[in-house]
Order: sequence, then structure tokens, then C-alpha cells
Amino acid sequence: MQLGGPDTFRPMSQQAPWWTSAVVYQVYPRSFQDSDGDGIGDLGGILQRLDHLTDLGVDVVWLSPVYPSPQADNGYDISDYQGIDPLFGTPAQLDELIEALHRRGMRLVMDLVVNHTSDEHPWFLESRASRTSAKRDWYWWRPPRAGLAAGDPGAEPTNWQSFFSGSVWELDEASGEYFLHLFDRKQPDLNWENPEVRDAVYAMMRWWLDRGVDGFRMDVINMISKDVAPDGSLHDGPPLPGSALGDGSASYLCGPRIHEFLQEMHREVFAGRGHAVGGRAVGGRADGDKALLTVGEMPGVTVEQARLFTDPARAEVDMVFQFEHVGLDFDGSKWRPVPLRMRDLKASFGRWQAALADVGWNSLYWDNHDQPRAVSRFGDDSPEFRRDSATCLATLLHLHRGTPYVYQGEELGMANYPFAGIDEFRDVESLNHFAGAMVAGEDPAEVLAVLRRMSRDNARTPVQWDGSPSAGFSTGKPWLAVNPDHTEWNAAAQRADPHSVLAHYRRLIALRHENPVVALGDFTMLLPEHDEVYAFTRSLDGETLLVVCNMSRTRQPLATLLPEAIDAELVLGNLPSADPAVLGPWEARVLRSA
Ligand code: TEU
Repeated sequence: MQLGGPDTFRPMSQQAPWWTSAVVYQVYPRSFQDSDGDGIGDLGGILQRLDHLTDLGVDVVWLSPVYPSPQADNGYDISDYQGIDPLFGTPAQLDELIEALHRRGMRLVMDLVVNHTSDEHPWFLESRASRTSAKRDWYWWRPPRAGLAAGDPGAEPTNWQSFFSGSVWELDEASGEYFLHLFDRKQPDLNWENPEVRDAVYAMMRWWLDRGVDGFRMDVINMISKDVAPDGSLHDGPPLPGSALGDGSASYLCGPRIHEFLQEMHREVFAGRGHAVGGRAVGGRADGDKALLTVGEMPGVTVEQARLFTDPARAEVDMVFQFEHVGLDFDGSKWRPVPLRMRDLKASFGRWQAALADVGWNSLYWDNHDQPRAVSRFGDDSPEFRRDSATCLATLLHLHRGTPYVYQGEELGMANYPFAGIDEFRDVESLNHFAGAMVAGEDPAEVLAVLRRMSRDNARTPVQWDGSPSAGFSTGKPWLAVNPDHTEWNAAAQRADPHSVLAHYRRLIALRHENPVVALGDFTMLLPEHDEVYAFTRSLDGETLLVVCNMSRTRQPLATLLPEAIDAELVLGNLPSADPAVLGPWEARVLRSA
């Protein structure tokens, strides 16, 4: 099978950046490894577990926030951008981590949270101090709605609903004005319209790069530009069904100046700053002048926008996290889950693969610290199919074109937690949602059932290193309970088992490093309408890989569906194949077409 004619435009294959063949591993420090027995993971713990990362073969570590923070949103509320929270360790340990990763040929990407700060950040404290403060304009302060007094119902400057329930506006009694927070009330939004804010952020970023970090994952970076009228007012959004609040997203997702801001950031921070890792090129290729990695987290980003953000000629970011595929199993709100339809998943991934084929680049993920566990959500976490569905999902994702992200524990097949009551949750989003639903008179059992399925805490239970009582995570009491299934599902049990989920991730990562078709090949979706089999090809320079994944418990007649698969050579599979003509439950094969 030969795809991609002579007119296929493939500029990436000439001078592919290093990250096209790289795999990123996300560490959520609070839950990775505790080294001091306080039940909370820390930098010392990460330093103890580096062999796990080397063994897996990943190229980059993305570290979720470790900066000083009141921890209202587990560190996504930062009170000092240039320090390390004592909860997680010391600045010297961060330097040690940079050094240790570089020595092992890995890079460190820091989380950059600059849409908002903590309300305890000195910038906000100064801003809040008085209406005439020099930093008043660093945040979004607005008077009550015309004709209403501060605190009156509906007096909030706009009707926007916050991501974490309730209005985005919080009244500051002292000044009688409201401040904007798209997330929690302890996360006030910075005003990027103010050039002083932007300069302060860029200076902070340069400081981290000087310290040796290799790039940034930029939290909700497509929300930094707000659509503000010349008179300074912000616009109401369309009302949300059954709510007094509205959807303000048209005013802050990919706002009017977003490209300008990211281009300015690139010029001020990244231009001409590449550096080699440990004195050698990572991934075996010359790095040129672009050794850093930037990935923008962008809820609601469209493919058209993503092409602009990731077009190298525009110099904005290397890749974005889009949210389309993790929004297919709910109806508008994550608290209204619906079954995932395979054809929707194919249509979505297929569209992103096509849209970023000639310009730009995809990032690929199932899991992160905000998403329920993929094996429970998109796979089948019953004892019979858990290993097979986890490895099938991994194969499907890692064989797409783009940079794959592995979230801690995903490589072990970690599953959702069997939450029994609201007191077991810790996440501000889950707790706010539950409280709001109770005020609205919803049925607690139903709300809990949805939380059990969708809560971010599913992703945040401690990494399961071994079968001991705290799973090897901590000698103290873990801040969030360890999943009881760790006695069976843990790294120690999987390390030496060639059939484990861990071993399969290791093979997938190695395959991307070794085979340019996996990194750069053109993508073509097959069987777009099939409800259970997900199949596609990847082709480069005359070589074609055929990938077939059975996303169900039902055996599939491969001979009828894709006859070309029968004689093809098996490059990598997740099951010992008995019958080449039949695809077993959750079986995945990567084949080389004859
Ligand atoms: O998340 C942004 C975001 O919009 C979501 O993934 C969010 O968690 C989800 O919509 C809730 O349903 C980023 C961080 O990844 C997240 O952990 C932070 O809470 C959030 O920004 C605020 O910094």
C-alpha cells in the first residue's frame, strides 16, 4: 500500500525538530513519590524514581507546578513564580533534578501558569490594596453592573460562569469592586492588556530558562487575551440552560490579541535560545537552534486556530493540547456524561491529523491530571480486559502523528478510584460542584455517581509503585487514598513482566525513536464508520504501517474488514496473536504492509 503521491507536501521530513520523535512524561508531583513521609509527593521523591523514567525511555519530563502556593488548586494557584514550595522541596533540589535529567539525556519542561496567579501573590496583594495602587490594573477590576450596588444579586460585571462553579467575579468589600477569576476565587486573572504584566512574565520565563529548564507547558494559555471593549467593559455571554449565569467563553477563548501575545512571548523569551542537553543531541539528531519545547494548553481550541498557533513560520508555540477528544463522552458539561461513539472519536482525531499534516504539529494524550483514567473511561477496566484495553489504547494513540504524552501511572494501567463518599474527594472542582449541586437540590447519589466517573481526583491518587500498604508512595498517610487495586496493579509487578502494560509502553516509545514512519509518516484513517475497529495507516518514503485496534470485547473478522492485514508482517502487537485473520478482544496490531 503506497499512500501520499508526489505532490504530498512534507516539510517536516527534511528537518524534523527533535520533539517529533520524542515522548513526554507528565509528573504530578503531589502524587508521584513522597520522600519525607508527609504523605505528599516531592522533588526528593522524583529524584528517587528517575530509573523508572529511564527504563521507560521517555525524552521529556513535564513537571506540574512546584512553586510556592496556598494549594487551593494543587499548585495551579501560584504565589511566587521564582521559588519552590517547601511542601515539594528546595530550589537546590530543582537544580539537582535539571542536572540529573540532563545527565540521563532527558529534558525538563516546567508548568507555566500565567493566566492567573494566587490571590496571595504579592502582585495581587498590591493590586487589591487600593483602587489607586500602582498594580491595580495588573488584574481585572470592575465596578458593579450599571444601576446596581456592589453585592446586589446580578451586580457582577458580566454573567460568566467560572470553570469551578459560580460566577467568575468576586467582590472585594473594601474597594466595592469585583475581580475576575475564570477558575477558583483564589485564582485571579492577570490583565495581559497591561504591558508591565507581560514584561514581568517574560522576565520570569527567561530566568527559568537561564536556570536550565527546557521549555514550558502553558496552562490555559489561550485564555490570556480577553475581548474588552474600548470603554473597558466586557460582554455578557449566552445564558446557560437552567442557570442565571452565562457562557463567557467567546470573550476569553483565543481572544483578539492571543496571537500577538504569543508571538511577543516568543520574541522576548525563546528566540535564539536553544541549548543542547548534557552536551549531546537528544534523540540522535542534531538539534539546530531549537532545543526547547513549548506546548500550550488550550481548552476549546479549533483545528483552524491550532494551525495558526503551531505553524513554525509564525513562531508562537510548538504544539497545543486540544480538548475535542476528551469532550466526546459528555454533553456540553463534563457532569453530563454520555457514551462515546467510536465514529466520533475517529472523525475528531482524523480531522486533527489532516489539519496539522502540512503545517503545525499535534500533541497526543488520553490522560493528564485533569482527566479520569483512560483505561476506565475509554477502555475496559474489568479484570479480564484491563491489561489488554490499556495496551490497545496506548497503541492507538502512540501510532498517531504527533508527540505522545504519558501521564504518571498510565503506563501501569492505573484505573479510576472507587470513591464511596464526598469526603474522599480533595479536588476544588469536585467539591465546588458537589456543593453547588446540593444547593440546587440535586440527588446526592446521582451527583456522586458522576463525580466517581469524571472527577479529576481519579487521576491524582498516588502512583502505585508496589503492593505494600501505601503502594511504596509514602511512609506516611497519603494525601489522597491509594487505589486498593495497587496490590495487583503496580510497577514492581510489571517491571520484569514482558506482557505488562509497562513493557508495552516501553516498546511503543522505542518504536517511535527507531522508526521515522511512526514519527513523521502521513496519516490515513480507514473504516471511518466502523463502531469497534479503529484502523489507519502511516506512510513515509515508500514504507507503510497499518495499525488495527479492536476497541471492544467482540472478536473482529480482520480478513473481511482489512484483507491486506493478513499477510502483513507484525511489527508490534499487544496480544500473542493466535489467528492472523481474527482480531481478538482489545487486540491491537502494528503491521508492515507487504
Ligand atoms: O486546566 C484547564 C482546564 O480548562 C481544564 O482541564 C479544567 O481542569 C477542566 O476544564 C475542569 O473541568 C488547567 C490545569 O490543567 C488545571 O489543573 C487547573 O485547575 C486549571 O488550568 C487552572 O489553572
